[in-house]
Amino acid sequence: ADLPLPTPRVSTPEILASEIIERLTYRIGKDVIVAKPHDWLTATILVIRDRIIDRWMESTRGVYNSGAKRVYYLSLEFLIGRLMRDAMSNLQLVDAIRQALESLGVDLNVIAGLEPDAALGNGGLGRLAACFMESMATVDIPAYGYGIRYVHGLFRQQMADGWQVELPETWLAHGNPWEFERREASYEVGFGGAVETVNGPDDKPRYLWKPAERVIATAYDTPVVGWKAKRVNTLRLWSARPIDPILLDAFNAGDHIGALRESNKAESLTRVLYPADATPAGQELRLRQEFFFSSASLQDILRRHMQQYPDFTNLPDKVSIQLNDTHPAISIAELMRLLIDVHGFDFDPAWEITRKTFSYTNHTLLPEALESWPVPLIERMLPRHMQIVYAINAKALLEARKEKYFSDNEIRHISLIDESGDRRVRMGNLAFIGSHSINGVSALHTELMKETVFSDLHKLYPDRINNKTNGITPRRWLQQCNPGLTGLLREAIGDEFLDDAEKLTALDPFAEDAGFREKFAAVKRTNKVALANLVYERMGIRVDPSALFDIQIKRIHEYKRQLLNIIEAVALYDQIRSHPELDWVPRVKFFAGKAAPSYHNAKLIIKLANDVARVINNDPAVRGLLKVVFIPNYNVSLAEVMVPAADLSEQISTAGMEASGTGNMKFGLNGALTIGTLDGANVEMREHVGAENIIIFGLTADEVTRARAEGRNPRATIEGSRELSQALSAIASGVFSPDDRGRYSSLIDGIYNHDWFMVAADFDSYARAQREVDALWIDQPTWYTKAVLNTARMGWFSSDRTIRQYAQDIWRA
Ligand code: DL6
Repeated sequence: ADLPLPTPRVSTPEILASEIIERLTYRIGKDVIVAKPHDWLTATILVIRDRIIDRWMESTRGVYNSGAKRVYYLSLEFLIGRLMRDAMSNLQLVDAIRQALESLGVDLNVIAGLEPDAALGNGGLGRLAACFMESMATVDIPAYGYGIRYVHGLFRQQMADGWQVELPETWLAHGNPWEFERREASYEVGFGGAVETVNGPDDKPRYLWKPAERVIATAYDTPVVGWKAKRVNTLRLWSARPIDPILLDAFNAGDHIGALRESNKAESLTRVLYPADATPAGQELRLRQEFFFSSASLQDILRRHMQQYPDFTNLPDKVSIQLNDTHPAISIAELMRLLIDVHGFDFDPAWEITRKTFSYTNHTLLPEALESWPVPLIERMLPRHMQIVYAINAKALLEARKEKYFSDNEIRHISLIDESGDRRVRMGNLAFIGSHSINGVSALHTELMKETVFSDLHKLYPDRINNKTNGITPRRWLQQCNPGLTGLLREAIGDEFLDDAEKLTALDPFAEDAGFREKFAAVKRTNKVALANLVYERMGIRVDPSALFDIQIKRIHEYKRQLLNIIEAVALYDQIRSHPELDWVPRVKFFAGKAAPSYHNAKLIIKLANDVARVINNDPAVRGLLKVVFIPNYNVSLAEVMVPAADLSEQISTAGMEASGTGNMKFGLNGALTIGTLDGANVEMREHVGAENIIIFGLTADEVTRARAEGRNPRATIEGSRELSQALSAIASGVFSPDDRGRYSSLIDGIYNHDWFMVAADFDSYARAQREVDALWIDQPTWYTKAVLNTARMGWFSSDRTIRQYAQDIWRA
């Protein structure tokens, strides 16, 4: 610990330029005169990376020296996107690097645009993990993210005649200059085989798991730098390798394919990210991925602990492990196995340590999203873990029955084994029972968790459920994506908000300042021009930046109700054609998002958006007053262009179904007005920005529950609304799909028959709210007053605040 650290580097543009040339020459092996933009990108990243490393070593040594608690965030997804801007900005190097590159004849924006968008996640859950990593470094919490280094992240989305087509994504094609392979941090992970019982010391039985198959997990580390480089944490992603890269005997015997079978099998473990966010993949490979990364991470955590401390009795004081949803829940059984079988603990003390060490975040109440695995599959793949799950279950059920007098029905619900059909292990219950804290991600979601999916477990352990409303990092989602607005805010209220987003409230009085509002509107217009240019370049569609930009970007899902938005577009289209004499507000409705490849209705909704867009955009009767644009291949980088350009943010999920949402926060922070339901974090956004600065419509979560229970008749609702019935019949009769008139009949039938997602039930209220939006837009001073107030009052939704709450209440770090 006393050995010297490298001297931190100086970062003038001249020194940076000479270092970039040095990296280009000696690390990449290219002469300046033949270097391609990609080479400049890599050389620049290497120069930035060195500056991060200086801080990284300091941070790591600091934790060893201070004995501080470490937080481990286990997540199957980290949707980190591009890293260069983030790193430059947090190191305060943007201007110096820009100048350095300029002096070399290289445009920073051009090379920054070449960086691959690391899409190691599906949506909200994965992006939250990325924001949390940055915030943990910013608020100075020693933390490690653990996940999988997928070779192929989330698929690339292309449109073929308006249909989604999935193509492989290859973010590693040009190598990844951010990461460090750590061959020394490698662990064996086993699968299958059998458990032997032998006599241990004191004649107690000992269990020896003899896996039939083993693979090696190798670590790849990416440094994550916090704001102003206060601390640098590590994102450690695991890659699978075979123990024997090639079976030479088989090869020599002429079986060239068989010789590589084991190797292929091992490597396939970390090859692809499962592309569904709201339904468990349910496939064996997914469970293998879950166990693989859980086991490697826990072995690593225990090794690091043992390097510093004599034993594991103080593990909960020095280690907190946060489970990001149930995907890593098997970790609970794995830690028990490691403590009991490998380190000689008895069951009860091992259980005490385990429960105090783990905490679990739930991200969805959708019943179809709750993971469970068939008992025979776990018995076959993880026989020792199955025994441990049974033992944990016996303990919990005994406590419920003997100490709390639970009924048979309650016992059935809390059991780790679902006996209602084929027997399955409930991962949510395992995560709950094995954790000391279970948190929801918005106030409403947390209350619903208590009332619905976890009501019986909540009764058994009433102190465990708590709320931690999500947040977003203001570095990426304000400073980097919206430099124009950031500059304007600094002029108005100084720099304090850069360190503490809640200081944005100082902007409040500026909402009444006409001069400031004009500048705010000018920034918005510049961002809208940038989006309009992107749309023209990518799609050849021209949109008018003075129109109202109305944006819905997120995964395509029925509960998120892109369909409601499209139906409203069809109704508006009809109105514009029927009443050309009225003063319609020019509007562009933007959509972007991916559908899970196996989600039929979601893919149909994408096709419908494209069909409706084609008809509306080409109808001269509309006179450009309404345009619909579905931008393909939504990812973090596209969001960084769309969020700052939005006037109106669509957060219109069926109330009670969106756990939190985080896109809603990004838009609000960038001065968009929200049209939304009282769902997820929208409820708290209304409290913060003020009810007069957000447009709320539709049924509440309670009303949705009641409507479903009563089994209301959607047909009557539809027939009672002329606009809605006309729009639905236009879609159902093939006005937008003349090539296949019945294409949307199943989608529309769903609304007529059950309307599970309350599209018909909320339509009139939504359409009325949209006309309110139009009226507000016409009054631009009032619109921008509200827009400024949104920016001023969204600081609370910084992920720094969320992380501080986790640290204080859950991790005690
Ligand atoms: O907590 C992050 C994010 C929430 O903001 C979203 O509301 C929620 O849908 C999402 N959940 C997932 C996983 N499953 N589903 N659906 O991404 O988590």
